[in-house]
Amino acid sequence: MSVEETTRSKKKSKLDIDRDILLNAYGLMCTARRMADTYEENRDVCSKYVHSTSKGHEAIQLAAGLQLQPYDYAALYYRDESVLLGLGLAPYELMLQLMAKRDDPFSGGRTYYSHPSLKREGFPVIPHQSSATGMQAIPATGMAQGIAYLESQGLMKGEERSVVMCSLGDGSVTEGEVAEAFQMAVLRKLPIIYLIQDNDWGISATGKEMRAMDAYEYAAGFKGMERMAVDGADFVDSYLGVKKAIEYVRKKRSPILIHAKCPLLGHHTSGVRKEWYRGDDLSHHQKFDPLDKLKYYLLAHGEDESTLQEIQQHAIAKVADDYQRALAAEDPAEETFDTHEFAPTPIQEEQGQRAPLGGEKVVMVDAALHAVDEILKRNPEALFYGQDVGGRLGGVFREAATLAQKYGDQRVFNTPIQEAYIVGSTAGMSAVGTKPIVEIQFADYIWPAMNQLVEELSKSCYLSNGKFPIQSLIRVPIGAYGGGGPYHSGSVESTLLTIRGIKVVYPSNAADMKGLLKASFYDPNPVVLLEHKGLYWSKVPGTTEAKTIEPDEDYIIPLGKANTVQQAAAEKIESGEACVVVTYGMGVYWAKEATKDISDRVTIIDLRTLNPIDWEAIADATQRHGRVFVLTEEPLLNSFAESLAGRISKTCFQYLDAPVWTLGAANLPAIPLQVKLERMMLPNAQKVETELWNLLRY
Ligand SMILES: Cc1ncc(C[n+]2csc(CCOP(=O)(O)OP(=O)(O)O)c2C)c(N)n1
Repeated sequence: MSVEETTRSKKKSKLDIDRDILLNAYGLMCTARRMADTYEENRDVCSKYVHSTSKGHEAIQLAAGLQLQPYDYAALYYRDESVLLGLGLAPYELMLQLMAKRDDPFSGGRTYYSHPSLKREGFPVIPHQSSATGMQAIPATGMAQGIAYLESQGLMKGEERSVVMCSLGDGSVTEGEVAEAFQMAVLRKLPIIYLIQDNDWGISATGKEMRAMDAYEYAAGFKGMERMAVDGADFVDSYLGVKKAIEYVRKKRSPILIHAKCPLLGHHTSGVRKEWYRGDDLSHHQKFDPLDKLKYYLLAHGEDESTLQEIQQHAIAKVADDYQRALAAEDPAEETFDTHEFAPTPIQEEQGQRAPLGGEKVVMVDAALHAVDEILKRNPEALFYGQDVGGRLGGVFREAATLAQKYGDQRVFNTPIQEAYIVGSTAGMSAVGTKPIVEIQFADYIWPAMNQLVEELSKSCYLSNGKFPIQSLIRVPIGAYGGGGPYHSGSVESTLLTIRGIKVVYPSNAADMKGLLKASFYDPNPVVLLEHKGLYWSKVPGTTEAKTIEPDEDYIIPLGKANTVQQAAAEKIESGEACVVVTYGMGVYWAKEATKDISDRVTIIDLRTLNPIDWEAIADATQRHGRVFVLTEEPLLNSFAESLAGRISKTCFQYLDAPVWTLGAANLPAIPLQVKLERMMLPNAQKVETELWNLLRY
């Protein structure tokens, strides 16, 4: 051994971390810094699309990125560029996203810089990330819950004990949904690390303005949450802290929060520039530059200036080269703009027996219960959770009765009253390979979940370029049933139907419920299943036909296929005396009752699925009948029904003998409690009959 080598090995022994790791981190830090500077120097090109960089956050981010394993999972945020470098993504790949190029490995040019979605051999899985601050906390916790579930059932592939890392800015931690995620993590002891990067800024709001406590103090309120504070500007402290945290979670299968203080040295984003609002604070933050810190550390521990310079030069050259390559890379082909709204579903044909010989009649709520039962029996990755669906009650409609007893509390369980969590967690559950069925207790309470449904679930398949469709079946009891009042009777389908990227299913009888619930479960996309409470037990007068023979276990109906429940006579259609009612849910029964004396003149189409809609069936019936009546339980103004009527008018104008008729509830904000008032507000068979005659006589 030469004298020089002996000296170096002595110095190396004083290092807190292996020298190779430190030098690698230094190189990546130089890379990140040079990337940020390059984006600034080439603002015209690089700020065409808004982006944030990790400038100031590199140490804690690299500490995380360098230590996650391929069998781990991550949910990152828009500033986590250096986590991605640490994981092994090339600057070139990140720049492809910056410039929205075709080969952007995350989204094919569909979403912003540093919004990863990654499913690649040798890397942790990173599902699609929205830009909504804090919102990844729930899907991330859902991943941890999915892992815990798979472990509890012995279904986890491989021996490794995966952990989830959820990275958040300090400003996002005060958001309500983050509290829902923390609550579940401690309640169910989930293997997750919440990494909070605290630069003391939101956009222009400071920590002082936004919170009475920092994330470390806040976490103390979540009993069972282990806490750790690290200097996020110091690579060594960050690396050792993250190492400990990962070890803790791997072993204990319980959550930990790391609070990492770090400076913000760049702009908030390319669009919100530091010179507009930072003032003196910038020079204060500059003192904590992680790159300087690591450099001093390395020099103080015997590293040569020339070695560090060489590493830096290498990083500079790499970034320059990657930048030129990214600039020259292809844009996405324009004609691909509409691919991947949904992943293809395997369910294309109606199968099984709808009414087996000797079969018994079943009410709609039990058809759903039996369908879930059969699904749980066949699919060990399937689980069912929501408010009060657990063993003690089995659902407020007894729609889950006996399931927890049969399949255990790990598979069928109560959640806290956290609608955002219930829905948003399915994104994470799906990413780790479980198949969640969840329930929102009443449609009137779906609103807290809308954010997750829109931001995380609906956009994931499209924005990840098809990599992360979300398998999620969301059951939602809906509709008025006589005296349920303003918060237990509402209809919400129009709002749901404005969300692209989710399917909406609305069965009107037991057999359809069973077949459609199965198809919804096997669909690889998010499906909201609307279940009318008035049809659950056929208790509402006129709905006895919602009770049907129970289909067999194999029965399944593809989504997007309407059902003709009543067919007008051919001669009435021929002579122009007939019309078609297009409806769903309770509307089917109002239409039947209203037309019992003129059934030869009225065809009734039950849509069964509202998105995808069976447009072919509607257009065909319009063409044949020339008169169309769209019927809904919702207030009509600006509803799905009105929109459908508009589409029929536009597309089938030449076949129409009358305006497309519509009927729905009165245009009021809520269904009043008193049944007489409710009756005034909602459609019913008489109202339908009156309006139908207006159409038939037009
Ligand atoms: C739900 C939501 N509200 C508002 C915004 C706009 N916005 C983007 S970043 C940001 C500040 C976030 O601060 P912090 O979480 O501390 O992260 P930092 O940028 O400081 O790293 C805001 C308000 C958003 N993206 N999402």
